[in-house]
Amino acid sequence: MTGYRAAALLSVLASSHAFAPAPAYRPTTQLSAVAADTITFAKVDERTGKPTGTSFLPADAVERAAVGNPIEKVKLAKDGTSAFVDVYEYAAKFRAGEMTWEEVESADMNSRLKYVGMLHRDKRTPGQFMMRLKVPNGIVSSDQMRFYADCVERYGEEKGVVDITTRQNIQLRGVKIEDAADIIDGLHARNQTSFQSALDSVRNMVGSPLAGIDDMEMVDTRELCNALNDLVSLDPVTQTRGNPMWGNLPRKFNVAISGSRDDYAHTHINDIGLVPTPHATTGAMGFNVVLGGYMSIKRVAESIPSGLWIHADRESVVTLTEAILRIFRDEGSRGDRQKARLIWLVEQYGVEEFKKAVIKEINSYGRGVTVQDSQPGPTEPFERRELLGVHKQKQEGKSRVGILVPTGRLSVKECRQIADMADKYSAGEIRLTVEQNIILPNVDDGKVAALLKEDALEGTRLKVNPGFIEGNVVSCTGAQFCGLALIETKAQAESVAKKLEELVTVNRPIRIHWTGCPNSCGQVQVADIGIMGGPARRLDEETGKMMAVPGCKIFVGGRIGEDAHLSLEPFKSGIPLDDEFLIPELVQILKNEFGAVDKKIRKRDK
Ligand code: SRM
Ligand code: SF4
Repeated sequence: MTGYRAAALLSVLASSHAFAPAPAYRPTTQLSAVAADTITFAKVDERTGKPTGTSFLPADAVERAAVGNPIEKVKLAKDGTSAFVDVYEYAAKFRAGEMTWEEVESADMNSRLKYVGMLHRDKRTPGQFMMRLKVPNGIVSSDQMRFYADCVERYGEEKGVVDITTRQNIQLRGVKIEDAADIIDGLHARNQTSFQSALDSVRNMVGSPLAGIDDMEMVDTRELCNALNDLVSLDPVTQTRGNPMWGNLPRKFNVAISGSRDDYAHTHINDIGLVPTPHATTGAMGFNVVLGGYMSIKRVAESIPSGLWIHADRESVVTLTEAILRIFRDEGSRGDRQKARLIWLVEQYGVEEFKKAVIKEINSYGRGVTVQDSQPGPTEPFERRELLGVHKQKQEGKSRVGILVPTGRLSVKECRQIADMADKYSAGEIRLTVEQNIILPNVDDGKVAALLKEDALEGTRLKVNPGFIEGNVVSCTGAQFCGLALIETKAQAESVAKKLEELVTVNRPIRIHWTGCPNSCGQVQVADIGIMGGPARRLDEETGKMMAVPGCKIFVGGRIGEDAHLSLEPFKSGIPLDDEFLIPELVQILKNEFGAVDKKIRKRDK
């Protein structure tokens, strides 16, 4: 057991993070003689004095990485876990006029800096980055929200925006390396980080946006998300941000913890999903563990039951996650990146064998954490509840107010307006949702009317009671900033929703998700209607020939909540994105599949 392993749980469980003396760093396993001859990698980063992420890997994982995919080679050659030092060094050199961003080596610029949450938007805004944060359980303070606005303001209205992501998280846009060091310091001063939020890292911990304020809550997910966030991104030895133990995973890794039967966290599409379920005999609250949900170009997989049940306490949740991460880190594929997510490893083992391996790993830690067989889920009917709008809380006299942020995109002005409203009505607290919206919690019932009359909510993009269509749009980043996108998404999603609202009436929320490419960051397979960028052709009226145009595939019938179901096959393909093609298709689907009716007879039909 390394100093890291020993310190990990203690550090996560400690209520205050006291600075611990640093023990000697050493890798978990020494390289074999053969491997040592052929593979070289740093075990300790000279500049930080910290062990590298790679140093925690067993010899055979390093060997597989050495002949693995190109990203594995980049990670071996120059460890990502100390990339923050490069940010400080580059920033100092840029400011001193000794270097420009064009001179930064490509592996740093386009891969390694992702470990600091910095993603170079090389195709769309060369020299500028998206900085992805970690916001465990999606809880943000007004001070943090104002800080985001201050960070991006200098990049102008178009490039300097803030996005709420589909992982209940924040991304800052436009960031330049010369400013990044100060932004990182500012985040850390506000107890937030961007470290280990991208590339092969454990991503933002998703929890219930109603944690602690919900009368139907089964588990308060806040402290569990924080504990897991500390497990993966707090160095247990130095108590600084960034944990090298998980600094060289084979692939990204997603964890979601649900707090109620609504499954607001989407456990069915995460590598680890914790589904609150009381123990059938003892009544103790715990989680059934589901594994392997993910979406990608190659495969879209719904989570599968692992057969495991754990208690809903910090020690059990941290230990289970640590055990699965350890197995994934050391045994996951370092070859084809399209077959490297957790589900592939679970399938390689077989579910029953994987379950045994997890239990063995947990027992080897000797923490007395008990694991049991999965428990039966509830049988009585349940209806998933709405997050937007005004709703009573479990606390007498308090309400939660869910506010639409169209496609999760926030201007500097909107960030500041939200921060001001939070200070005035919700003690400075703002909650983010995976639908890319916000909730102001703990608003005094007597102040709700005043909140609803705030300028920021009257005739603006931010709405408390939007229509059933415009209020349920989710969109990935799309071509405006993402180099993988086949189409523009956010602006189009917002405008199409408005047009549909004018054309039809629906009697329940219809969730329309947009995603710019098959990676499905916008999760089209969970949507009522999912729009995924793809090829299309239409007649060129000038030449009379068919021509290629931006288009989409349409998915129909994804479900979320207890009854979750992914819509795997496109309902329609090759639809051009122009309004004249897309809008009639969507209207038809809304009418045929979702009972929509015409709102008014349009002028041209009169
Ligand atoms: Fe994603 C890659 C944006 C949630 C599956 N995703 C990307 C990149 C980093 C590609 C790139 O380098 O440009 C996108 C950055 C664009 C940008 O400038 O913002 C990107 N993904 C996003 C975000 C911002 C979409 C959004 O607008 O909300 C979400 C950030 C979440 C976060 O805060 O961490 C985001 N991505 C997702 C989700 C949804 C989820 O996590 O519930 C998925 C599907 C679930 C999953 O991962 O299994 C998702 N993104 C992918 C994939 C395919 C993963 C795979 O295993 O193949 C890629 C490509 C990759 O990793 O190779 C990808
Ligand atoms: Fe980019 Fe594709 Fe993800 Fe959209 S789905 S953010 S286009 S990678």
